[in-house]
Amino acid sequence: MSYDNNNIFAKILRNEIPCEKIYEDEYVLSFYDVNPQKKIHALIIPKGKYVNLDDFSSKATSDEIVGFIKGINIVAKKLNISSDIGKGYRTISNVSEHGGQEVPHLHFHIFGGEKLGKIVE
Ligand code: DGP
Repeated sequence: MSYDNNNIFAKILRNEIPCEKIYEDEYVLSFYDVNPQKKIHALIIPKGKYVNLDDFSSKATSDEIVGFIKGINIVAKKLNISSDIGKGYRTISNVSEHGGQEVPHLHFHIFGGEKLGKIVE
């Protein structure tokens, strides 16, 4: 599984392409999806070069994995949709061809701000 340094999220991480940033720390960057599918549609990506969830799970350090999972909660809190201060959300990650992944840098979608429908069609 080779990483394409020219994928769009790699360019966003290098500040070559702008994004509407929500949160950033040493492990993650979160920004709004350019093509929102729900009232709130955020993305969160690891800073490291991982193609998808399988690549990340098998190669990332424990610190990177913890930092990424904690990042989801931090972003949800910032968006006021976490289960403690808001009404919840859905996070999904599309993996490879059958998952419908378009951008080959691991990302989780974070949907919220409204009642969500079926998980899959
Ligand atoms: P996926 O199908 O899971 O790979 O979703 C990729 C998402 O990335 C899709 O919802 C649209 C979003 N996206 C693609 N290009 C850009 C971009 O340049 N900026 C932002 N903010 N989002 C993008």
